Amino acid sequence: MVDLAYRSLADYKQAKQQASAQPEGFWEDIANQFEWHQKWNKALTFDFHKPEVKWFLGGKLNITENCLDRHVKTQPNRTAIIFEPNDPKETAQHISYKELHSRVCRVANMLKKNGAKKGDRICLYMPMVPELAVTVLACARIGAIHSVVFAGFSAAALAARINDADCIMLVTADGGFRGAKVTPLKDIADEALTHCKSINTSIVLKRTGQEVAWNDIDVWWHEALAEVDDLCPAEIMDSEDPLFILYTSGSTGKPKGMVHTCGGYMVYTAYSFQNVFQYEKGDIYWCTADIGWITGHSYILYGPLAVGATTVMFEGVPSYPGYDRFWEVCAKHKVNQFYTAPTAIRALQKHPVDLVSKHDLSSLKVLGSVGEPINAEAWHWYDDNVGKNNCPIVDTWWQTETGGILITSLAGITEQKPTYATLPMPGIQAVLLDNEGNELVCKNEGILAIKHPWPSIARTIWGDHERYKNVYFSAYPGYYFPGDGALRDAEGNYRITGRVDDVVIVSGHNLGTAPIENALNEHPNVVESAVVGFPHDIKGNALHAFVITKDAVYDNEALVTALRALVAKTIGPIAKPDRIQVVSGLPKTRSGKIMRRILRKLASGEFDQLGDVSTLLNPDVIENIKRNN
Ligand code: 7RM
Repeated sequence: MVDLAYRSLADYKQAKQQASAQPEGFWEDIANQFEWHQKWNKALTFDFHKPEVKWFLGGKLNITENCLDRHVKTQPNRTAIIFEPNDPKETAQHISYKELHSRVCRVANMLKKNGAKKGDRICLYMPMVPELAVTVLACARIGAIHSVVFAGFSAAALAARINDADCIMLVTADGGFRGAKVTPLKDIADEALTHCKSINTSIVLKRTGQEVAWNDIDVWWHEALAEVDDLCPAEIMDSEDPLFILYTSGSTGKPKGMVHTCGGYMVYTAYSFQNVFQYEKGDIYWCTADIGWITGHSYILYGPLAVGATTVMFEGVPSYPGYDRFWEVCAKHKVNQFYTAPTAIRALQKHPVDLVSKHDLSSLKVLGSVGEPINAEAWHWYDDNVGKNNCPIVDTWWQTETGGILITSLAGITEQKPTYATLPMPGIQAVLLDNEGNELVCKNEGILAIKHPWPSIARTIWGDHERYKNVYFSAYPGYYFPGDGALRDAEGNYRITGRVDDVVIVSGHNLGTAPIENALNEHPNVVESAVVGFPHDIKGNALHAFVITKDAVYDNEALVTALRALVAKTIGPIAKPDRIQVVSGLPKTRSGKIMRRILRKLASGEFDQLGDVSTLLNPDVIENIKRNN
């Protein structure tokens, strides 16, 4: 195992110091811990105005040699991946580094034999099974650019992503298990492919055994695999060659294909993984995300494997077969670091707490949160019941675009503060800006921006560098603009307050919807809430709050009165929502982010102009909201 972590506050402070004094030397020291076929001749060139960022120029490497081959030399029998199937009755798999290496090489040969080569784009539309991990790494092995599309996406969303990147190959499965549901992946892929011209081969893994239609371009995974061996030298890549494309939603309908490159992404994901989670040799680490999201790319696969860790990959959902599945799996595999999303915590919080306490969670050392701001109530529930007030919680702020965690505490090393992501990682130069782009000092609130590149910043949007420039580098020239607002306390801790597009102007007052939601969530009967603006004759805009309650509401008026009073007390009377609607659920993307765009339409009564709902996880809640409006 490689150790890139600061293990004390003193080491951390020294690193911070070095990173600000000589940023390039700082990253070079970290990059030197990896295996390169050829070292870089320049650490960094960048111009945020152009924009252009390049790291470790001239360096040659293959990320899979760093994630696999070098660990095969030193710890061949250590488990790389623990696969926990959807159905707890199915046996878990423990895949050693040696075994994973062999499986990756074999699949790499299968991809090559079916026509894939360096630079080709390969779309992966697969369930959360080891073969997905193996295929991701196999693409990296041969220098093909993977584009993983989350297996919950529709045919239209899949087709749009395949076409945007001109993928030449698809790897999919007959179907996928998720909770009690079986997703007919092959049927969906077939429908998508009727709209795609670029795909020459579709490799189909058998997972569910369900019957599937068969086309000329289809190849069974097991048949294709039987024809190749497991000897596959790694393709030598340039640091700046693309490693993968991953789509993230934008404010317009068209998704943005964020491009990450080999060298910088490897260095940053490994470095951040080990520091944030304080991973130690032999630990079992579990991130509950799906590999279809950046969290899965960076912190199920690449980061953990790059340092030789044991990473759990879970096929299922938190509610199946019971609402204690997470805790059961933690106990079963003696998980040491557990990383999940606030939306999952809030959903589990609704259920009796003995579902947590009945499992032995004594192996847990570190808890993590990612994806959205974690409200105080969820934070404390997580801390009390899961961590038993004995596990540091890392609230990690980052994005698909940043490739890795930028703002967070380091478990047990730096101080945590509930609802605050806390401090930028060493090497990350975060600032707060006012609306005119002036840097704010000390304790303040403003727009979060990053002043200097870090190795895993996305280099472009696939096929649309102009959009990359417009979205991230134009609003505040000279900075990377992530689109989030934040406040900073006197110690420099950041609290991410939400997307800056989630601001409503009510009677001339700029109101962030996130703090209002936090206030509502403080009410004992509120599980989750979302606040949006709607047009109002007098105020310009007024606020509509959608709330999910824990228990059925018998006296709606009393609840509404209590909630308005709570907001008035916490933020001020100006922030009191005009309307408070109890709903069964909120429209969410498949990664758990609330789709405010849809809520805004619903609150404005524009029921038939909801726009693109193809990325919506739970369309049924829309009907419920319309009915009770
Ligand atoms: C990793 C991921 C990115 C957006 C980001 C924020 C929000 C993520 C946190 C958070 C508050 C956090 N990538 N976000 N983490 N907000 N605290 N710890 O989620 O591309 O899917 O989303 O998510 O708004 O800009 S993402």
